[in-house]
Amino acid sequence: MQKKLNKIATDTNSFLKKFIQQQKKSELIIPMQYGLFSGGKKIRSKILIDIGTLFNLNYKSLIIIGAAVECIHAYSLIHDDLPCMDNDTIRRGKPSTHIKFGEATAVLAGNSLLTMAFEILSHKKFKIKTNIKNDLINKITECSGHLGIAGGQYLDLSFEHKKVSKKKIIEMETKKTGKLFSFCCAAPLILKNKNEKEIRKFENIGAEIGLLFQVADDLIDYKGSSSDAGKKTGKDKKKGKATLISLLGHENTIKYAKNLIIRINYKIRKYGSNSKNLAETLNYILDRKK
Ligand code: GRG
Repeated sequence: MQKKLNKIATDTNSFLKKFIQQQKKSELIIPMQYGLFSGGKKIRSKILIDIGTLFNLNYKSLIIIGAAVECIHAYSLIHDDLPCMDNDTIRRGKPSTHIKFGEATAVLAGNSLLTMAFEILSHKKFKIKTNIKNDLINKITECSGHLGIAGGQYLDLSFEHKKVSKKKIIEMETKKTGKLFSFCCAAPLILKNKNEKEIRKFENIGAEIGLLFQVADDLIDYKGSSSDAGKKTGKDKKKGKATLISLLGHENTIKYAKNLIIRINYKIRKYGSNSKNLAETLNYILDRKK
């Protein structure tokens, strides 16, 4: 698994480095690169490739779409760490972008990474049919805005120190984290020109994978060590964050996550041995320490 992740990370980073090199230079490039190349796992790109494998899709196209996703992910982490958001000083074992470059620069570097995702997908060198390109951009935009990660982040912040129902916590985590995973699961079907119903089915699978990912992240915060995680742990309780652990307890949350894995595997069983890459990724997501 780690070998596969490393290959995807190398291929994604080399695409992104080349893409940036071909652009005109600016002062924001250094903080943008700091947020982009500071050692993320590239798990979202792995999911894209796992789902792409189910449909025999071209690896290079999936890497380009994954590169756009990683730009949005990097932006969301830079903004998430800001004092007005989760106020974190360490990310991936290094000072957060605003600690290294200052708050205003971090905001602008994050904004520029967000827009870079759309530059990558709309670029003329990404040679796919125009209607498919348009559908991909439309979907990733929807997943990033008020109905997706930004909206989920709003809920996360507004739920602090409040008693929140399980349904609301799931809604918040599905938006904040799940929507980008939904895009990763829907994108291969969009590339294959599948119908709306099929795309929606895979978006729902992505939402469940994202929820599993966030629950695992909450478990790391609850029990994991800061040195393994590369970020401070034990923060959720201090900040009064609404998580499934705060509602169901540690053991029941682990059961909940294991049931999610069973449910997702059941939904992809019809793809036979092609689905084993995704099954492996799901176990990795729950067992990971960072
Ligand atoms: C400021 C307009 C505006 C919007 C804010 C900040 C934000 C939008 C959304 C935050 C969403 C967020 C950070 C969700 C947490 C998701 C999560 C668990 C991230 C960690 O992902 P990993 O473990 O990170 O894949 P690596 O380091 O491996 O890349």
